[in-house]
Amino acid sequence: MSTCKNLLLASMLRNKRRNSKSKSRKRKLIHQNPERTLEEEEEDDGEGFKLKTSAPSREHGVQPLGNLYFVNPGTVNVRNTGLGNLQILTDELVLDILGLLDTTHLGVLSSVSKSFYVFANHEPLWRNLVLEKLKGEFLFNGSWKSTYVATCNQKLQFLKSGESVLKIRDFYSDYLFQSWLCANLEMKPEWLERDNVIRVRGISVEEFITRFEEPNKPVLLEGCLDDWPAIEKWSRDYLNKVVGDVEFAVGPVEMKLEKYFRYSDSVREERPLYLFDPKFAEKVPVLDSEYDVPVYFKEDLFGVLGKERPDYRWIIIGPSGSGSSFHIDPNSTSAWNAVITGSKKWVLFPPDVVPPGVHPSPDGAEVACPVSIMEWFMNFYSDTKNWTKKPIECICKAGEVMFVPNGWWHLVINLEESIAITQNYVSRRNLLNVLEFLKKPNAKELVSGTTDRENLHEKFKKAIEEAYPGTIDDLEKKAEEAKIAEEQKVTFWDSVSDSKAGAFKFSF
Ligand SMILES: O=C(O)CCC(=O)C(=O)O
Repeated sequence: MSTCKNLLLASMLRNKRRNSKSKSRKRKLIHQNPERTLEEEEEDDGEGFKLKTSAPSREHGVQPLGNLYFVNPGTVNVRNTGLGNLQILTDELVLDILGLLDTTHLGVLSSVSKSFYVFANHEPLWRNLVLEKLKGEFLFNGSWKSTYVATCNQKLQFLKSGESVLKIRDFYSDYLFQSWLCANLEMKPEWLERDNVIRVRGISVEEFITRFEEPNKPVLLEGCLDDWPAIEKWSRDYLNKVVGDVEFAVGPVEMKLEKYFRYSDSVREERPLYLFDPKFAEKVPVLDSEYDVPVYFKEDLFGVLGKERPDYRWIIIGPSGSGSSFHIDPNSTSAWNAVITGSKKWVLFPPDVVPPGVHPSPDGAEVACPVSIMEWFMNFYSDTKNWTKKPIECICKAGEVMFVPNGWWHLVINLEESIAITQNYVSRRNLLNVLEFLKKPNAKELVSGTTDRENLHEKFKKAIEEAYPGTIDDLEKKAEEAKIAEEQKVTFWDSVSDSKAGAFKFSF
C-alpha cells in the first residue's frame, strides 16, 4: 500500500501537541525514514503502527520535524520561510489565529505562500466554518473544505483550485503531521489486548448490588439485552426509515440521520463528529419502545423530578474511531451503556486515579481530557503498563452492557460503526454522593444537563423526601455506621502493630 510507505518511526511519537500542561514530559522528535516501508519500521521498533486502508496520502506532504534534522539535514523548513515574521508562533497559535478568519480570507491567505497554503487548508478550520455557517445543512463531500465549496460555491469559485491537494516539499511540522496521523491510524493490537473486566451473566439484582454497585466497581453484563427489539431491528436501513426527517444532536449541530451516515462513511478525522442525542426517545417514540432499562438499573431516583430531571439518556451513533475521550459522568451519577450494534473498547480508572494525560481543574469543573482518543493511546497508554493499579479494560460487543460506577474516569472508542444506548441514573447506592455533588458551592459550574443548576439540589432533595420519606436520613445513618466500622478496622490494626517500627506486636 503506497500510503503505508515512508511511514514514521513510530516509537518516536511521544511529543505532545495540545497538552500544554504536560510540557515537562519527555519530548522526542518524530522522524520518518523515506527510504523504508512500514513493515521494515515495524520490525525495528516492534511498535507496529498501521495506517487505515482508507488513509489518504499525507496532507500536502507535511513531514514530522524529526526529518528536518535526521533525514534531510540542512534543508530549510518551508513552514518558517512562508510564515515570515509569524514563524516564531507555534503551529497551534498560527491555527488559532487562522480560526478567526472567514472563508474568503482563508482562501486569499492560502495563496500567499506555500506555508500559508498548508495552514489555511487545515481541515479542522474548514470543519468549524461549515458547522458555524451551514449547521447540519450540508452533504459531506469527502473533506470539509470541499463540502464548504460544494455548498456555497457560487461565491467561492476561486477556492476550487485549492481542492486538488498540492504537495509541498520540505514542510516540517509535528503538530500537523500528528493530526493527520491520528486521523488515519488503526488501533494497535496491543491497545486492545488487555481484558481484565469482570463479566457476569444472569446474576440477580441483589448480587449485582453487593458485588458491583455497592463497592462501586465496573462490570460487563452479558445476556441482559436479549429481549430488546432494538438488537434485532436497529440496522441503518431500519433507523433511516423510522426516524424519517427527524434531526439528531451531532456535536454542535443537528443533523438528519441519512446525512450523518453519509458523513460517517467517508470521514477521516482525528475527532469524528459523534451522534449523541438526549432527546431521541421523545423525538422518535418508537425507538423508546424498542429498548428497556435492564433489570439492574430500574431504580432511578432522578425520576422523582419528572420533566425537570437533568438529561439522562442518549442514543449514541458513530463510525469506527469515534468515541468519548476521558471524562467522569455528570452529577456524580452512575451509568450503563448498552451496545446494540458494533463494538467499543473501554478503558476505566477508579475515582482516585487520574488517568495519565488528564488534568482535572482543582474545582472539579473541568473533567475532560485535552488530547484526542488516538493521541491518548499513542502517547499515554503505555505509561499504565507497569502500574500495579492497572485500568479496567475490555471490548464491549453488541448485546453487552457496561456498568460505569460513579466517579470513574472512562474513555471509549468505537472499533467499528456502533449504535448504543446509555443512561445515567441515581439509585440508593449513590444518592448521597449525588446530593453532595449538587450542593457544592460551585454547583453552577459543576452541575450539567439542566438549566436550573443551582437549585437542583434543593428540588431533588425535596422531591425525594416527599416520594421516599426517611430515605435520606436512613442512608446517612448507615453511611455513618459504615464509617465508624471502617475506623474501627484501622484501630484494630493499630492495636496489633507497632506503628513506629511498622511491625507486628504478636510473637509466637
Ligand atoms: O462513547 C460511548 O459510547 C461512551 C459514552 C460515555 O462515556 C458516556 O455517556 O459517558
